[in-house]
Amino acid sequence: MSQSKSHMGKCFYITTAIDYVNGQPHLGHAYEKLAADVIARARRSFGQEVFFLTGLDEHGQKVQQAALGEGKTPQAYCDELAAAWKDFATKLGLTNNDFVRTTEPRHKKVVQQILSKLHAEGHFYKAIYEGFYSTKEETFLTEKDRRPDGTFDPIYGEVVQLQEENYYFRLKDHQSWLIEYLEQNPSFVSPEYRRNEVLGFLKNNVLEDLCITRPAFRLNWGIPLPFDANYVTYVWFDALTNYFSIPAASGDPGIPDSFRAPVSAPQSGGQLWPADIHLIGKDILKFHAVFWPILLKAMQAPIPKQILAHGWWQKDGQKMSKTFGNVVDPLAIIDEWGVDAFRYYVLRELDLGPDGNWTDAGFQGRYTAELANGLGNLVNRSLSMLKRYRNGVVPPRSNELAADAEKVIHETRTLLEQNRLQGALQSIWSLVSRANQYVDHTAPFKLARDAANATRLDEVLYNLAETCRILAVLLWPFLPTTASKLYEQLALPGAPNKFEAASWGGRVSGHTVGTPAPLFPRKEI
Ligand code: ME8
Repeated sequence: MSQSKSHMGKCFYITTAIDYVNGQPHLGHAYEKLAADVIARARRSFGQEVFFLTGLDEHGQKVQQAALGEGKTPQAYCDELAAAWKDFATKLGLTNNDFVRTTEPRHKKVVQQILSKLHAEGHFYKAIYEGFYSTKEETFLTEKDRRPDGTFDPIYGEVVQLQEENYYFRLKDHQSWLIEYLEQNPSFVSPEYRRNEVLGFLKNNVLEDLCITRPAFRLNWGIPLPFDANYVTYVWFDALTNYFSIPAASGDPGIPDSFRAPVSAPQSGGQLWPADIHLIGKDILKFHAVFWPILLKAMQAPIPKQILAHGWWQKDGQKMSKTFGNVVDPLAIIDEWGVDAFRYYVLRELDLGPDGNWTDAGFQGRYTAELANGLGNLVNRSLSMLKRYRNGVVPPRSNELAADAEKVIHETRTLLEQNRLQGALQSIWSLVSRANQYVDHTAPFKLARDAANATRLDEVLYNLAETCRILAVLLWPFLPTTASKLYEQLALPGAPNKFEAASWGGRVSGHTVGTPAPLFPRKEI
């Protein structure tokens, strides 16, 4: 049912970092997008309206250089890669509502509006910078950035000395405001230790004003300054704005008048801005928790509710890098093991916050123990026995596993509401294990040998079928393909995408289930 925005209230608006298009997507990119997808799906399953935005960061020196390296124009290079990244989003099963590319006119226009307004209101000044510059990180460095031996960290790549006139944004004027804001809004940065990190940084350092331009003669692959054609906008100023420009371009009522596009007809869906969650990696926390809120404050726009910072993946205890040749390619894993096996492993292995480590043995171990022998085996034997002993007809209701299931349903919901995805999977798997133990203890294959046990066998088969149905609903945000297959095998109509269906006794007794087929085929490893 479509309703106008004014009737819909606030939409749950979640974003991911927008990835640089200077290479192929890897495990780290996939993890972040999947975590956002699970949060988005879970909220939709609870009945909330959700808008999930992801996309690409296409301007800046890194992209310009990568394009040059391949002998292409930056735009042609971005267009090619954008197609591959969009395809990647589909392969991951993402349910993003939009896909932003920072080279799109709808985005560029809003960036220029912001620049013009802030310039007119005196938030910028021009000054000469003299010092060091890292092309790789597109950042200016000072003496303070040198390591004790006088060199710069290799993450900066080649560091050159330069003298250059640029525009600066008066960041430091807002430092005490931001400290107060962080203190008064404890959930603005999550996890808490990341918030403490930001507060520590702000209390122990004087913020430097932010250079927001690069001279066009040195870098022309960017959004031109609307008030000075000799400059393009600094890539981070451009990139951060994507979260805001997309709702602004669609006339979102949460966007202040000066940036909101006029719309002829009210859009369907609720108000997006301010965002509920910006999900990002720990390396870009300062941009999101310091620059972004200050920029929004200067724009007199509402501040997003939360910056949620996840950790970084390593491979076999080492940083993933092209040089080491140890970059985990999600597409290769998905082709071999299926998308749900990949989704399961990354979200089960690594909670949102700490760093994680991918090992092939760890992945295969979880696949075999938890997916094939855990969930897969439970579903397969439950449905096979129902077919064999009762012609697939679900017996009358029994409540033997009801309390266990209800506890897990409640726990899963609470954990999902807190974005504790790993915890939710642990809780769901406690029900998988409980039901597998139940099969072992009640031994339905033995009960079936004697007709005198018919009622007991009915009870057991009902409890197993109902647990499988509830598992499909709980699993849907994480393993959508598996959850749908499970619903199909149970011959249930619709999709398992409504959390309210996770309630004991929902299955109609007398219903006939479909044909079981292995959800996670065992693999020779
Ligand atoms: O930083 N493990 O783009 P990006 C986990 N364009 N996450 C990882 C990771 C790893 N090994 N490597 C990268 C940018 N990421 C900017 C963002 S947002 C306005 C602009 C995460 O392609 C990283 O932390 O370098 C970031 O959140 C995302 O992937 C994109 O990284």
